[in-house]
Amino acid sequence: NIFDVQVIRDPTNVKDCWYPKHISDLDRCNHLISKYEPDLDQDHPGFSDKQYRKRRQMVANIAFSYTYGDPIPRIEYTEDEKRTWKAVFDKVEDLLESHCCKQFRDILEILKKEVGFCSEKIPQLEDLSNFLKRRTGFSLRPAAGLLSARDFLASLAFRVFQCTQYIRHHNAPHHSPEPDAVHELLGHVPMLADPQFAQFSQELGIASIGASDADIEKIATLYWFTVEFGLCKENGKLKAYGAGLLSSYGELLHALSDKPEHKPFEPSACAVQAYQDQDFQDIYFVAETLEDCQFKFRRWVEENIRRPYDLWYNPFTQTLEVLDST
Ligand code: HBI
Ligand code: FE
Repeated sequence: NIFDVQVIRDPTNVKDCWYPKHISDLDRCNHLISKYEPDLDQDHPGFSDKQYRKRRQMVANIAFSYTYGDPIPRIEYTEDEKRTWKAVFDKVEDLLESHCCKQFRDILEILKKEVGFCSEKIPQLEDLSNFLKRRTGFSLRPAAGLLSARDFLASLAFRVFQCTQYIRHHNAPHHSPEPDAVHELLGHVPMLADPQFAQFSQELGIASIGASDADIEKIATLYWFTVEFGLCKENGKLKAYGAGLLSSYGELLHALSDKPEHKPFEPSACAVQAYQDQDFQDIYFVAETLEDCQFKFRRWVEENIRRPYDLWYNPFTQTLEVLDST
């Protein structure tokens, strides 16, 4: 609420810490975390596949040379890559009615009608970005791999989702140690087309701007247990809304089974919950509804994230503005 303004206690502080002010500043928010890459990680399914590594380099170069405003270059995907997409897509579709939340089901229908979303072809980032712009004002930009939490979260403040464009290795279609286009396009894009979820995602991003490293870690953990692995209730039944689940048949089954622990979503507990990113989760947080998750998060930010200034995203200029109370 722009009329609910906080006083800027020390406006000079603001200049000390660089953060993106305009959406084009995201050109500088692309710091990669070297973790689970095929070139560096011996356990990566593509480690000993020279051709795959060369392909990955080629796709990564698109992201490295991308700057704000460019159309996202299209990729001609290989037969192997198309088979991988289809394998994951078909499996998830089998669990759509029983395991996936209503928002996801509804938007998948729209994506099928409007952009030809289907198991037979891998959608192009540029087409999905244009779809999202019309639905919620979100847009995509290509990312070369796993980005730092700070850079990744900052982009959400601008309703920008940094999106990998490569496909996981065909030897392990149902597991990827790093984000890939199957996960982003099947898991994240449909949820970002939901207005309320888009708003929640942007609020996660705005909360992260200028935050301390300790606070970034908490916000990244909240992101992990909601946007990536969140569960919610629907007519008394558990459903998945997290992208890590919506793009993985195996974990979707696991998450809704009685094997893991299900805790009610409570931001202050969730923000400090330990987790690992190598295997299925042992704990999932269950939101009453996605609105309830958003309200609880908003209250947690107000009570926990201390900043000497307040920020507002101006969608007309695509700029983060420091709110001035005078
Ligand atoms: N980078 N490319 C990319 N995709 C993600 O989904 C992603 C990321 N970096 C960090 C991240 N996700 C989250 O796990 C949080 O740390 C924000
Ligand atoms: Fe993700």
